[in-house]
Amino acid sequence: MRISSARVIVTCPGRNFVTLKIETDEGLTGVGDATLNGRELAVAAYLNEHVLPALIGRDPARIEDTWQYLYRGAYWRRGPVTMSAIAAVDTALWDIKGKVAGLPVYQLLGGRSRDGVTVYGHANGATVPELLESVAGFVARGYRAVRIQAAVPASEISDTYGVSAAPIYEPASSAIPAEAVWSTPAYLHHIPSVFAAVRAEFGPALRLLHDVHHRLTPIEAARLGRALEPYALTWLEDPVPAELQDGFRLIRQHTTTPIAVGEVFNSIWDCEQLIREQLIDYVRATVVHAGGLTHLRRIFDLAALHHVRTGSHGATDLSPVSMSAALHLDLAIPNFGLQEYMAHAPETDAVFPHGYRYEGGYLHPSEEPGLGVDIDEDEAARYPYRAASLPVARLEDGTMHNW
Ligand code: GCO
Ligand code: MG
Repeated sequence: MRISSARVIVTCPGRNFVTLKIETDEGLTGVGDATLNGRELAVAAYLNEHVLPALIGRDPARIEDTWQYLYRGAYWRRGPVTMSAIAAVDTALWDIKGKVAGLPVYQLLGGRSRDGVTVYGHANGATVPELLESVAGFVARGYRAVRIQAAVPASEISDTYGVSAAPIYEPASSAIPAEAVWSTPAYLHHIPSVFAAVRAEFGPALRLLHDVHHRLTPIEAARLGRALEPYALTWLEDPVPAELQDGFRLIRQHTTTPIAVGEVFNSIWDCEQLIREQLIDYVRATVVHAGGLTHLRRIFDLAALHHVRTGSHGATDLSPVSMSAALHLDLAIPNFGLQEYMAHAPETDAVFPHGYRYEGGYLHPSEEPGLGVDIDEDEAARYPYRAASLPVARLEDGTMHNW
């Protein structure tokens, strides 16, 4: 069997997605997600200009060899654009391999290690009562784990990360980034009282998470982690930017609140020290941004050796193709932790027909051969690309900060 054609489909059914579709000379097809929020066209060009010409005629069964060919062959290793492009090819080839075998991909990865994939949802509120209502909605729908984000009621903060009244989560907006103002002292003062209110209302069993979205320094993160210890979080996410892996030692020295990191990682080298030194508890790398199932499995196997579990990113800017692929891996690996899950817009679901389903706190991947997801290209053609960037954050004095 040979790869006979491959094309990149850019569509905006509510938000932008970049999808690779590979076809073989025997009529089988595979899909891969290549969406990089706010930088979509860079990955589309990388695929179109530099990857697709070399794919035609290759044996689609050689997944590892193709991965190595694209990684080593570029000479310029790593980086989110390169690794998202490689991920799309890798994911599409796993999809094809499943179809050839007549098996869902999780069977090729070793079969089920659990009955379903535990997911967490996003609760948020402009006020604490609004937040409690949002949490109650998730509990009523059977969720066992909920991420908690609440607006900071301080004049110094113009827009709190993760708090929005929109039914579908979407941080990217205008082509030129929107600007928000941030105050660390106001945030640190407010958040412990939010968790006190949530625990008082929902008791000890509900698993609670919080995303700091890279806003703190290690010592500030250590202080927050310690202040949140009474509320027994499942994880505190992205407390600091993770370029400096050593920085996490300082957090670890001061708090037992578990730490989750990794949605912006694209290689095992981004977290090798974090994992080896057991500086984190959950690694949140994803199929699309970390080189596909082949590379993500490598990261997760390293994590398993060091008591680190997984918590893959699953925001709405990852397409249903990514979610399908993630679920097959989540089901198979021994050290799965949690999977992030947010509903996509109905237009997105229509463009990407998929067989995974939510039931009582769990997601279940499709039992169809392959990944169990496709792209409807006629439907996709109805939604042309719209430029949209992620926001930026500044401190009160105008200094650029981390969004
Ligand atoms: C999360 C993430 C996202 C990111 C978004 C950026 O934990 O879900 O922080 O919400 O902000 O994916 O594109
Ligand atoms: Mg996050």
